Amino acid sequence: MHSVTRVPLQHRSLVLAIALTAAAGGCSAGPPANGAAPETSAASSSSSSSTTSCTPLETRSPNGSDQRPAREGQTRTCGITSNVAFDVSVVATGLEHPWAVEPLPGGDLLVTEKPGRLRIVSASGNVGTPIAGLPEVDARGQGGLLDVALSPTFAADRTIYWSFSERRDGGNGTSIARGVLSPDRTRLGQVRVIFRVLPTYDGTMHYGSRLAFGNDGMLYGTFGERSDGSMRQYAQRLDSHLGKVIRIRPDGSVPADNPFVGQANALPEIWTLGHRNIQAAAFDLEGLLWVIEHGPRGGDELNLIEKGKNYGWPLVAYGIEYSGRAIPGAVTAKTGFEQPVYYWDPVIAPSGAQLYSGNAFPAWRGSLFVGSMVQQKLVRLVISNGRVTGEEHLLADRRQRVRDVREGPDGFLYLVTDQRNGELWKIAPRR
Ligand SMILES: [Ca+2]
Ligand SMILES: [Ca+2]
Repeated sequence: MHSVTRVPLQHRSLVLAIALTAAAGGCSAGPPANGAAPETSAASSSSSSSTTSCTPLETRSPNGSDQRPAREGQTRTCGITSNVAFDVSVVATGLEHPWAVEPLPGGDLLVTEKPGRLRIVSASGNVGTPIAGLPEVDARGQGGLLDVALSPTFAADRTIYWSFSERRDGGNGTSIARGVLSPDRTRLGQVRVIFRVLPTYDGTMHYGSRLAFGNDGMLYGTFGERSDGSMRQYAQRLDSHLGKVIRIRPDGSVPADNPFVGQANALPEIWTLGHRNIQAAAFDLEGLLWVIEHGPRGGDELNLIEKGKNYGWPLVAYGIEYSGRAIPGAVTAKTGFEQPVYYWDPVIAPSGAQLYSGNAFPAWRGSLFVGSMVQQKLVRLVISNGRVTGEEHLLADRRQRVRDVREGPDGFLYLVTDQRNGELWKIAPRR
């Protein structure tokens, strides 16, 4: 924590240079200046096989050019290289905009395709016919068949959960359904929608979503705020599920210890509020929930989720509107609102995430892997004491939009790419 290395700056003003020089004089430097993001050495906290340069990987100008992070290292942390030798094999091709991959216990993989199909791809790469029994999806825009998750007791109950944009009277909305996979794995039975995001809205953007089960046996779901200016306010409203993380029992009922149970005009499923469009959710080795959301232009965020807290959108945010204007009324920090643990400016357009816990890659244990669509790579974050201390970019040479990343029972990583002819990849130690 006490070894601070300054990164050479190309365009800093004399005033900023003086401010940085002053900050460098003490061990508890203040917030770094605009775009300069000095970095704290993370050599002691990353794995022994990593090397740390403390030069950020991002070199472009930030979009929020007059903004500064709330603390050092909150953006543009040290670039790192893990020196792990791995092979990438293409397990399957011809998947139409796959949105999620979920490894099954025996080595096969469930894959959702955005237009509304759920398939099993065998470990050897055989792409199965679509599984029957799913309700229709509204696949316009960003909608469709989205995430899929296995019941924590899947081996016994063969139950799976999925999220999708559901056609409804007056528009559509994200919903969660569950069903039981038939013994021959060709169809889902006992299909039931267990949760519907409210309100319904007639749009095609920011549905979210990811599903993840916690150690508490509860199902956590993440949802967007539907994007349009008139809808943003709902992220702050407790009478709406838009822009929220929710927590329900596997049957869809509400646990009594949710934070807003019993509060007037509050929906009891809500766990946290103030999110824009969460596309990733991953539990870590201690059972903490991390989510990653698409922010405005220059404000994609990694957040550590804590019961009942407010994560700011659209009142508190980094970045600017995609139109190029400032976000009306927004500030980057405010008392009572959670700061992101980390943010990207410019954005990476994050997708799925996986906290790596396997044995195939010991150097990666505890790392958070995040897919990037717009930057077409796999991002690895090293997290130490609740802070991101290193960032590595992998697979950039393949130039594909990474839509989801999951760890298989073999400890290998499985990814799907967001293309019309999408692919399923396996990352395994080099043979
Ligand atoms: Ca999933
Ligand atoms: Ca936020």
